[in-house]
Amino acid sequence: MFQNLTDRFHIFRRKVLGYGRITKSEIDTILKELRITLLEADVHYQVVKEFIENINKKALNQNLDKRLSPGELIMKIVFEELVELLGKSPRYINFRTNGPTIISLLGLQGVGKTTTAAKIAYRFSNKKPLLVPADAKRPAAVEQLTQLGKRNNIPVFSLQNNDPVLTAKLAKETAEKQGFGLLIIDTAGRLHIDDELVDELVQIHNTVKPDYKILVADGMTGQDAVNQAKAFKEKVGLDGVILTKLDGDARGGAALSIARISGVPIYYIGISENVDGLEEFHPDRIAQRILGMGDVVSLVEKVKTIERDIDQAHLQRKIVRGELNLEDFLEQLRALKRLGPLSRLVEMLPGVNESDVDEREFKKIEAIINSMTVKERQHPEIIDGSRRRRIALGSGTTVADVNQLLKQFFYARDLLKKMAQGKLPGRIPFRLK
Ligand SMILES: Nc1nc2c(ncn2[C@@H]2O[C@H](COP(=O)(O)OP(=O)(O)OP(=O)(O)O)[C@@H](O)[C@H]2O)c(=O)[nH]1
Ligand SMILES: [Mg+2]
Repeated sequence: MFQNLTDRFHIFRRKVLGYGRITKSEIDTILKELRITLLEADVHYQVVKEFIENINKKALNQNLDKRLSPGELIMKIVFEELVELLGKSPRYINFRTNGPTIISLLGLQGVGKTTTAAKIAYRFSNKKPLLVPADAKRPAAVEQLTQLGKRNNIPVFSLQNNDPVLTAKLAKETAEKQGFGLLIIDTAGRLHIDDELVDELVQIHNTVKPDYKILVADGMTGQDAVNQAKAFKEKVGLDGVILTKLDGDARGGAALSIARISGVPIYYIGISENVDGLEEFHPDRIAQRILGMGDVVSLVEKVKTIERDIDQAHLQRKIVRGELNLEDFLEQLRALKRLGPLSRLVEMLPGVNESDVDEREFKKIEAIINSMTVKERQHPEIIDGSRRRRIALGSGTTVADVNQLLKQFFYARDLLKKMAQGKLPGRIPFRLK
């Protein structure tokens, strides 16, 4: 997938990582090459422009840590921007619990709608899918879907009266009556987006009210796919895109541009003609694939470690200065919670027994802090009597609870400061209540 793009990024990466130091003029050179790489992969010019601008801005403003070479820093930024461009996080179909979830697949001729309909049904065969042929134009279309269904043991509704709208309507009724959980409507394709096609789609959608209107677009066609997404979104509305044929020599332009330009996220990608050739679209994994998997994964890990170190050092400085605030406090509590069930953690602390720390107590503390304004969390000193009453009300606790939390917090802050300054020898008894 995206072999061309991957190859070019491989060369780009080698060059970038080779830089010992990076000045503004080197960044300019790097970005020029990146620009050409993206344009040659048929990425939309507007996307390329923004992508380069963002990287430039970030590269000039970031100075993370000496442990990261300038080249690594650039690669990290490129990776993050790429993930962002591809849509950040994967999308999933949410299934209804009250009746069938309806997916309408639409798109131009030959993009892979019928194949994709079968792929989706196969993927979700545990949801009891029903395939619906809504193509009255091409006699072979119904037969194609019927064959695919037969081969994969998926029921296929039959075309009624040669009328796609009526067919969709009756299929929905049947699905409701017979307990089908997923209805996939395979609509007709045309060479162009004409009024007749739009009319038919709108009628089908008005009749069955699909949960997902998904455009199937051929990933090989690059910017044509992007334009189709824009046009279909305007004319019939879209919830998502499935890009097909990415197993071929698609250059990547459609995948990298479609979400940003049309505002419609990619749900799945087609990676073969077979019924199992449908993949979830994970922006981070795709970005890793494009940039060279192993390298990026270890780079991201490295950055995380550095960021953690920086956070820790930052916290330490705050403690020494007595500047710890309730946001830090909450963050530390959450970090503790992430470590697992509190009781188990507490067992490991010498001198503390389980009854000292109560999970409910944590919830209460969290609720109280969550009811404060940002300013209050950052400057707990300002929390006076009337603020305490408001916070208690907002968090469903009492003023006494708020008083106690603040008292504990000020006490802990003071204690930690003294400890950090080496003024208090020995172990401090730790009690939350
Ligand atoms: N390699 C590959 N081929 C695919 C993929 N998806 C679909 N195809 C092929 O593309 C061709 C067209 O697929 P169809 O599913 O018939 O397309 P369609 O959109 O239903 O076409 P019409 O109903 O005529 O508009 C078929 O030969 C499919 O096997 C894919 O992800 N990868
Ligand atoms: Mg078809």
